[in-house]
Amino acid sequence: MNTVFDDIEVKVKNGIRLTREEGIALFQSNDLSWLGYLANIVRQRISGEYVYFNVNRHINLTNICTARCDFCAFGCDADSIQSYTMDKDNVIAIAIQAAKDADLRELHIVSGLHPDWSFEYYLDIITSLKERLPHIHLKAFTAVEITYFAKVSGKSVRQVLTELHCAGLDSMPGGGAEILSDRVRGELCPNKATASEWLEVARTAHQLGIRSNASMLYGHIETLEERIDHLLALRDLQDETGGFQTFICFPFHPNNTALDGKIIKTSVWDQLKTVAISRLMLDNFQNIKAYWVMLTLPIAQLALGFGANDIDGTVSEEKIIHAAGAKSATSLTKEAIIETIREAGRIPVERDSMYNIVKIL
Ligand code: V47
Repeated sequence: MNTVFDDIEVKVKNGIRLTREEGIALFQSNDLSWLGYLANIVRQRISGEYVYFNVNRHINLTNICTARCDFCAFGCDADSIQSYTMDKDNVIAIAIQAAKDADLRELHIVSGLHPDWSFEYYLDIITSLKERLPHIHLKAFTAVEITYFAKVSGKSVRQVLTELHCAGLDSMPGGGAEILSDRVRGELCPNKATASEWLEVARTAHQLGIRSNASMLYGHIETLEERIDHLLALRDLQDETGGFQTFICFPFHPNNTALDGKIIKTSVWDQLKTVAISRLMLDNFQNIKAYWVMLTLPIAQLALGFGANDIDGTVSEEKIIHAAGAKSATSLTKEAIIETIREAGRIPVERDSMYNIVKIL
């Protein structure tokens, strides 16, 4: 008699969508090599031997944050000695310096929810960056930040997104999704966008022609069922809009967070399983990113054999996960990324932020 795993294998090989129950069964399997084998079939079918990366820089405008999520070590109160803010001149100087590297293609801008900044400040940052560096793609503000801008400005999410888009915002990063469950958010991050608000921002952005990424923060208080329901919520929205470019799963780093000492970091086994199962469940996503900052470079390289076809970028000055004790570098050279991909037997492809090929290496 066929087991659920035999049925799953037949479905994957025939390109048939997996159900919620099958997703849960995959998490119950500990046959890591089989999960990798299946995810590899899907990855190969969708994107062949190419592994994408880009040359980018992260800018975090402030770490002062009203949300103070339990899983975050980056956000702090305004009176903390660790708090900082960047003014417009500061941001522009950093961006111009970064753009001296002719390969730089993207600025990735994610920040805390500052209690006193107006929406106009963020709008001005985007306008000014676009004026000075029109060739640089601005991937800025998670759905959580967009919800916050709408709240502080009294404008609708659609209006906020429209104004940012007109000012020069090109796409949005995938952060802030955490686990799209009211139970989990109620416990870990009650002071920011709810699950349905996060999804609604992504939906509206896609309707306006702004593409965005999606993510999942796992390895904390969520159940395996909640992980699958999270992936299904993203899959449903992708069916509707087609506006997600890539999916990234973030293993929770507990150091210096409110959960430090209560939760231990998830295993490498679980990290590779989660990449593989994400690749299998998100059949309508073109790209699965192995974010080396969170995984470390050797595990990100390994994840390329478990369904990932993207390794993010050079990054330059990652702060959010390093605040939570990440052991990876804070930036990488393009050469190091290329070597990592080649060692995995894949073809490195430098891309722009919309996954257009810049160079096959
Ligand atoms: O939203 C915060 C996560 C995200 C921790 O779209 C944590 O290409 C693990 O959005 N342990 C911010 N994860 C990062 C982000 C991002 C990064 C790289 C690429 C892209 C992209 C987006 O980091 C947060 C949250 O989900 N996070 N704290 C932690 N302690």
